Amino acid sequence: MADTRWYTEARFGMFIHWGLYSNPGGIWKGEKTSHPYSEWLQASEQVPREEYRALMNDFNPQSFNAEEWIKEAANAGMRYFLITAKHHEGFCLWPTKASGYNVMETPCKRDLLGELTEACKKYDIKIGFYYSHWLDWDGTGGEVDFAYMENDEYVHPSDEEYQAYWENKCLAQVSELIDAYDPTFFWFDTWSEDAFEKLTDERLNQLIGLIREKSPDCLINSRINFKNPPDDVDYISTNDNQFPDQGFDKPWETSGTLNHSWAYHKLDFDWKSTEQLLRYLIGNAALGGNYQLNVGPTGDGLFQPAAIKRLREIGSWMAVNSESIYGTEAGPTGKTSWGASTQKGDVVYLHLCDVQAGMALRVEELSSVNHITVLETGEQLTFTQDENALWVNLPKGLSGLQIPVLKLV
Ligand code: JFZ
Repeated sequence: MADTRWYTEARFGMFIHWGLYSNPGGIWKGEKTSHPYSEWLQASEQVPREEYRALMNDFNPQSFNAEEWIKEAANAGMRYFLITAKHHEGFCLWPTKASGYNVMETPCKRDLLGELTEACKKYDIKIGFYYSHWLDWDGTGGEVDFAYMENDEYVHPSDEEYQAYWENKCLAQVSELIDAYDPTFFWFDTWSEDAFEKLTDERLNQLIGLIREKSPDCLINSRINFKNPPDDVDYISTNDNQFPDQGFDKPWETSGTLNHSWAYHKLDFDWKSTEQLLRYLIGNAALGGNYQLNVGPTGDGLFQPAAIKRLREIGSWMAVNSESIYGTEAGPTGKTSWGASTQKGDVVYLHLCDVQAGMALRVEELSSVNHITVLETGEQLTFTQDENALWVNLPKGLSGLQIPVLKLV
């Protein structure tokens, strides 16, 4: 297994869904697509393959600037960056030799993954690739999905067809991605029982073996086989937007959306508040887990203002509180009625999500504390302690801070 230390220390990363579906942005022939995830367009609207492929003609992200994206991630306090090298649609964001269905055959003609890899190096951000290994709707033998079964073009491939896809596209491209960009991690995606038939143990071992051989420190996530992950995956990915109440015995993460769709959706205005997003980050860190927050850039290559606003607000919280997140472990309290905690050596951090300023906060599981300060301001707080609990006097002024963090030494 690969070395996961950088990953657990990092705690916070960016996820990007970007592909041919980004231009339609959840609207097809004037109607909102029936699946809430805009990247499911081809399946949800049963778009004939040639018609879908024609979206390549519109793929021309003139405003795309890799550094702008990576700067937003870095400013938000994110330490790693994940992008859909190839999502279920099968289209590839790099000049792959294994398939003509790639960015060089669009008006864009740029090595998007190459540009992002360079920008990540510059900002000291680790890069990873989402690779849809099981589903591939390009018609080269990859698996389709039950949603397609009414359309004759989309039927489950035979085992020979799938084997051809597996060797000539999936394995060839994962190998190519490692050679070209040396990613620090891969994020594979399955969720349904349908996956098991084609993703035999033999194939999974082949895919994992290939990565281990070429790049021993490259991390692999558990959704390579969601319901039954092989023992030697490096970290657990929970289901989408699932924030657990307990940690796992491996490094783990939740991938979550800013609104509802993963890819850009013109009619999805269901944005989570910055406060909510911070609570997810804190809640996972308090259980020893990571948070990978998704952005769906427009077909033109821009982050929407609503996304930028939230990323920057998270960044201003991180600018003063990130020592309570990076390199920490699960705290002594778990998630509680008032918030959560993390720790680093002898230092404990309390994240005050739901407290009443001006009152005393009772914290169980803690004793022999010497100093308590407000991390953001350095203000010292008074407290008392008995055998069972610590009582911290919370000054009224705390209510002016967004999720104040107390540092206990
Ligand atoms: C999968 C993808 O299909 C989706 O487009 C996105 O990339 C997301 C991160 O991963 O989404 C899922 C995940 C879980 C289920 C369905 C789709 N599920 O549990 O039914």
